[in-house]
Amino acid sequence: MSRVLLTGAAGMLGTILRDNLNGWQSILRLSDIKNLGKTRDGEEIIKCDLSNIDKVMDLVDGCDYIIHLGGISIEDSFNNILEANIKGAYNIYEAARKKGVKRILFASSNHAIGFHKREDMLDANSPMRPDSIYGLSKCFGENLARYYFDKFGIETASIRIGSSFPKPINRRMLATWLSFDDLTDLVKKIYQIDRLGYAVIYGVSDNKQKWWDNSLTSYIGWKPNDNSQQFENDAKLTAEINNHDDPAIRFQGGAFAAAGHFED
Ligand code: NAI
Ligand code: 15L
Repeated sequence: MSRVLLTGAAGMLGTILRDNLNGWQSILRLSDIKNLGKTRDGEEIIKCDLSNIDKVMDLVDGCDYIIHLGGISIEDSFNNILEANIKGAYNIYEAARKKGVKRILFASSNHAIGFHKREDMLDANSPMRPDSIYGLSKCFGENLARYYFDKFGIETASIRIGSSFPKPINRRMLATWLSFDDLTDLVKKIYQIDRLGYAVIYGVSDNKQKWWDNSLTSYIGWKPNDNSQQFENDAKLTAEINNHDDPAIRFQGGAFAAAGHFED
């Protein structure tokens, strides 16, 4: 019997994966700090604050694969990000080590590399260039995952998710969009592959505009099917004014790169 843990299950992507992964493995264990509603067939629900190590130990117990989405998903204060994202990720990996979990999908973000220019084609070996405290917390999570692989053999796919929404809501997302179906395929593929090792993968659909090259992790065999081009002529996207000097246009991280420092 396989038990898959999904953290951040009450969030936008968690809610999608809750539906899409129902019945995929024997049990989907859902967790969030927020309410998750009624338990459905094939589900277990455990409410948990990821910054509480004792609770996370119990949460991870008995699981085979962790899809770690839980945490703050936008810019916030250092203290809030420290608790939810940095301590939260550490607690997940430490619990995985103690409870014998061998594979994790870590929801990283394009904001770990958001200060690269849009003309730069990045791959898995490109240096991190976080554009926010939030992005820095994803760099920590990726390095944490790398450390737990090198030292303890726990395999991780760090997915630098672009923009996973029902459809692109600005011009930037024509390049960064990841459809929910492509995300779901990727989550399944990471579990199914015989040997994962440690992998950095850009979570992006097969869009016409490309900033990220996943050829270094082609051994995983994930091929996104969707393409943002179908939304290219949406009125909202064509109406946007492009000022090329604006940091939000120059850098891959968009508004996160252009924003001031959160604590100011
Ligand atoms: P979301 O904000 O909708 O969901 C995050 C969930 O984590 C929320 O339900 C929240 O209650 C939970 N959470 C926050 N702090 C917690 C804590 N201390 N303990 C337990 N749960 C906590 O975000 P979304 O869009 O669903 O993203 C999921 C993951 O993917 C996040 O880690 C985000 O950083 C990452 N990601 C998402 C992208 C997107 O385009 N949706 C892009 C890049 C990364
Ligand atoms: C992220 O990391 C955020 O979680 C999401 O809300 C979007 O802002 C996304 O990046 C993006 O860059 O579009």
